[in-house]
Amino acid sequence: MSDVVSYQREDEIGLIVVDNPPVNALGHAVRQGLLDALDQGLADDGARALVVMGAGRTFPAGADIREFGQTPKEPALPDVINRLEDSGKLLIAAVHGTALGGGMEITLGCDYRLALDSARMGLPEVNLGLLPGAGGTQRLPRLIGAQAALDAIVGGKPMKAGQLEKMGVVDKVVSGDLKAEAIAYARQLADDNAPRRKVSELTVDKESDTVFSDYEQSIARKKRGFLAPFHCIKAVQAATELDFAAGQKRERELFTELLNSPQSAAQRHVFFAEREVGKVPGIAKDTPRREIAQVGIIGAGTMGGGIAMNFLSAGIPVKMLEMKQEALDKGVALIRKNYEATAKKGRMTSEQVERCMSLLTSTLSYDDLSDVDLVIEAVFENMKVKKEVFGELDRVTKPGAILATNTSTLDVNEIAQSTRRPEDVIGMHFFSPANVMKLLENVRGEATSDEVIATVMDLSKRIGKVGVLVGVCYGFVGNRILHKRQAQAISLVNEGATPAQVDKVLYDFGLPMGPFAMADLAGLDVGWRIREGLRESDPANAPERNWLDALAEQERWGQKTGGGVFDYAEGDRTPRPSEVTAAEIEKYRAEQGIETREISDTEILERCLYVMVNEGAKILEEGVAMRPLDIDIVWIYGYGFPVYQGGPMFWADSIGLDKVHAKIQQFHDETGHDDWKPAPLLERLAKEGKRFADL
Ligand code: T1G
Repeated sequence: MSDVVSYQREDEIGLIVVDNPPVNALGHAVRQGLLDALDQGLADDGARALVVMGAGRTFPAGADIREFGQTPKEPALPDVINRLEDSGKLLIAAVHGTALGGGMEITLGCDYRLALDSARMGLPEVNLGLLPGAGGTQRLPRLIGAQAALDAIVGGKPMKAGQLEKMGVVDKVVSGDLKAEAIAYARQLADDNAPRRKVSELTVDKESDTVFSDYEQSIARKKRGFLAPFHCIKAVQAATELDFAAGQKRERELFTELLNSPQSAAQRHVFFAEREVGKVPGIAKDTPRREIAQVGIIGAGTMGGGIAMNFLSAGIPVKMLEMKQEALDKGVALIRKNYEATAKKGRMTSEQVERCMSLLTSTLSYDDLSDVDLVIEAVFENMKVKKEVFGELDRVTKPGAILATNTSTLDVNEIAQSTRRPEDVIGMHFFSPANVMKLLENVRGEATSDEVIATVMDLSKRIGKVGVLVGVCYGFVGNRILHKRQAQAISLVNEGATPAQVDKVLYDFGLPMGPFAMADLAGLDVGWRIREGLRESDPANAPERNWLDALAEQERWGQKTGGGVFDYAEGDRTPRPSEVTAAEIEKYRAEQGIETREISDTEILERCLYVMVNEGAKILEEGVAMRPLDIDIVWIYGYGFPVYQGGPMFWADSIGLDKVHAKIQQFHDETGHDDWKPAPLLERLAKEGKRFADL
């Protein structure tokens, strides 16, 4: 008898119940248990029909992803589902929670599907670099047609019970006690002598001859570089061209190709990594969390407003403070404008907009922040200003209030020291636009308490962010690595490459845009002002003036001024090579006496990415990031590093650290530049034949 799948009969109905917490994943024991329980049900003459359901929080949420990469063990899930479908008794799936992947595929092998109104079902395998490999690409099109099946399988998004009922996937939506409802429904079907409904015997409605090529074109840009979405299309197409058995064979071939692909390994790594980042080594699970019932935001600018929206959307009241009424009004109006734009796209109702806005109050007085549980400061990036703000916050906020700074570069320890409660001070570095970007770098100061860290890491999830805990250094994890990559990109252009060539190499690698298009988007003036500031405050260490400064001085600040490194036509964000930029680069090369050379795409990719890996290794050595996976998640969620590459550190492992190290050593020998001094950690791992993943 299996301890993860049970069989019992109630009221003449056989109940097959999967009980494999936390999500009833369909590991080997569950698959075998399902067959054993099915055999019991079929042998039970007192059972007129059989119900399959999950115990605990959900119907099975899919195959056990941890088993992938191991030797597959019989029975395979497709075979289990075929056995369910071919069984001699009426089979009903009773769904609650999230029936995903193989879980949904089990329901498709049943004759009827019943779901709680709160249940969701979906085929998210594409997000793991896979495709539904247990009949989903063959049965779903037979049930809802090719087009709808493509949307579900390539989209990979869960669907609500009501929507599924309209689509003809779910036969009955219930509320209340699922088991009782399922037994009653099964008895009713048995009393009515309801027909068996084997989905595999249906034929597919292929809406048009071009449905598959049209679909491929429709995702070409968004799914650029991905393998799985296009394999999903091929599998669904097979359902329209082959009989079920042949189609399932084709599905298996395509699934196996994906399972063995580096892309799926990378995406499965990200699946677990984005969950691991929320677990902070060294902070006990039972560390007390402080209640965050009300939040204060200092600064109603773009960042302050965007940050406020995260809390308002999560139902947390916000008090927003500015120095001048005009700035406050502008900030509140911008928040409303952003919500209304979302509502216009149908992603929010007007009631939801009003509910969010009702949670927002604004004030000109620090004293009004005396009752908030957390304050996030988002004022001008200047240490003096920030220290003044924290001095005020220290004065007015209640004991136990958490004081957070949104600084992207300044020293959180120094800010904390400007208060009497450094243990309550933390960095919460949001990425612009703060209401959109999922990454949140939570910056622990030397004095930040475990309680504050645990509270802020949980709060990150509550506001829909992927919170990564990082340490204090210039640029923390994301921007520190970014600055190294930008420096290489500039050097490559100085030495002979064009900005367009550098950008194309990184775009083709899978990044959303190249370094120079990114600089034009952020604004060349941003970096220029910081460098000019350093040239005033610390001339000895300030960076040399370069052609980017020359462009900024001409107010070529990027997209916002119609031209930066690239030119932009009116209302068109497509970057076009600029003669002005080419001239400034030529001028700079002449001034510096640089002899240009042909630079290969390989060198561009290696120099831009290996310098990131080397900096990542240094960040790990310094303890600024806790694990390589934290760096991977920062770059995937903060900068669009392609998820099918797994993040910079995972990608370096896939290249082989011996190769990466050898190249870094070569660049150091050629340039002597500190950025190329191999990080000792990288050197050690390379020498020991190890990976970052082995840390
Ligand atoms: N396999 C193994 N572990 C899983 C898992 C899975 N499918 N799903 C979740 N976990 C772990 C997760 O790592 C975490 O572990 C804990 O469960 C709670 O998860 C043949 C090939 C179900 C919506 O892609 O979307 O079926 O951190 O923190 O936020 O065609 O988990 O506690 O140690 O995410 O409430 C397809 C993936 C698989 C679903 C719940 N299925 N899971 O979200 O909790 S491939 C999926 C989710 C497949 C077939 C194919 C979510 C959830 P720990 P959690 P949650």
